[in-house]
Amino acid sequence: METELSSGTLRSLADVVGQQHVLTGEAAAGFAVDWTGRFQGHTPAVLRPRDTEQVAAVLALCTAAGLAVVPQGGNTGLVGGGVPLHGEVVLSLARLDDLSEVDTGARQVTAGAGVTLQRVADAHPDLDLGILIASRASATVGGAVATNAGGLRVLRYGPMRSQLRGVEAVLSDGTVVSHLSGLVKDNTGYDYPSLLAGSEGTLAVITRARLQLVARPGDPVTALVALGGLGEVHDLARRALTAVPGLLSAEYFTRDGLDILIQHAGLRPPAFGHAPAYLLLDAAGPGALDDLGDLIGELPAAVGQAPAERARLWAYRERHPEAAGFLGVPIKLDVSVPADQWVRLASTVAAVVAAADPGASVITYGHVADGNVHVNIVPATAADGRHEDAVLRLVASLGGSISAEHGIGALKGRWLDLARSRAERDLFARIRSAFDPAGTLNPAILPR
Ligand code: 2HG
Ligand code: ZN
Repeated sequence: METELSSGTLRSLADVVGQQHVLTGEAAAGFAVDWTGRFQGHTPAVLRPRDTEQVAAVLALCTAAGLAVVPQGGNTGLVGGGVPLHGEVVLSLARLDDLSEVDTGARQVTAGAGVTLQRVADAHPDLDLGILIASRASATVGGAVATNAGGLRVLRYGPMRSQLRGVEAVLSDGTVVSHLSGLVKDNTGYDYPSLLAGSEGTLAVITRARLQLVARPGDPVTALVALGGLGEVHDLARRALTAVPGLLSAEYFTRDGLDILIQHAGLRPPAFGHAPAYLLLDAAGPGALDDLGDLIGELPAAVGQAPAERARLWAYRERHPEAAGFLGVPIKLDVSVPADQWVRLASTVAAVVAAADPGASVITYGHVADGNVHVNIVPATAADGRHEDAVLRLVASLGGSISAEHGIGALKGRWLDLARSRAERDLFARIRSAFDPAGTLNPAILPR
């Protein structure tokens, strides 16, 4: 679907959102590319509605005109799912940034799609958002729900879907569906909020979300441990899951990524040792410091409790998504395997990429306790799918998932049959036509 945007339709759209909120030409360019530079598209117009009513009117107009629409939040996605790769209209939800007062009884808040995750996390001194991702200052609630964002505390609080107590969303014909009462127990039919979580903008446009908050973790402690290899990383992370009841995060990275950050991002080498691999453990609550201390024992490590010291340790892990970008335009894969295959995946993936492209640089890091490895590749040969093919086939052979948290997007559609059966993909298509029969929403993402 790539019908031209006529001047008449453009005028009608401007009547809805206001002329100053229709961006074209240069003003639209930043919305047509992702931050890594891997996904570059083009768009006839970016529309910036202010509220749900305007979103509904825009979608009704676009569907009537046969225009394809790509919904976009903070544009921090990594699979091209929010970028107009085929000349779609961009529907930016950034201006839907109303945040309700925190309902302290229910420990919930209702956030507009354009509210950043950081704002939700800061909304109440005693409460926090369970989702913590490095891009939290730009990533928005709508996008985080639409991609079922994971991040650094999934082992404790689950992904974005687990925080969701309701949504308001607009279907492509302009129909508004809303279920925001936030009841914890509510078995009144299909749970479409949880279906929209991870739907990557293909089913409906999320305009508001009712989010469950968590008690803000008290007395947090961060430990960074230097280890001899990935087997040790996995072993220590698994032991932390039971030995440290207050565990929030178990993250790893290796010397390869660290060296790039030291060279290009100004990070100082950790004073306690230059090791093949590192495990970052974050924990909070009574006994966390002692529990971490007992677990780490005599291993070389740094432990921080003061905010500045914790931030310094976290930077080693949180800046890893930038590392590959210093070498070139990266391919970013995020895969997961069952726990007993994790060491095999993490220790062989670079060799598997090398077999496809011997000159490629590979940086791995990620969420050990979730079985999740981020594989960042800077190709030396054409980025023609060979790198993805090598990694995703390895993962499938280990019983894993080709996308642990970033989604399928434009990047991985070709390999979806490694992860999902024909019957499942057919069901996806039927769900999709029920929500969006005209095929307005993100038509190039996921199979139709
Ligand atoms: C993270 O865990 C993010 O840091 C980004 O999921 C991973 O950039 C990446 O590949
Ligand atoms: Zn991640």
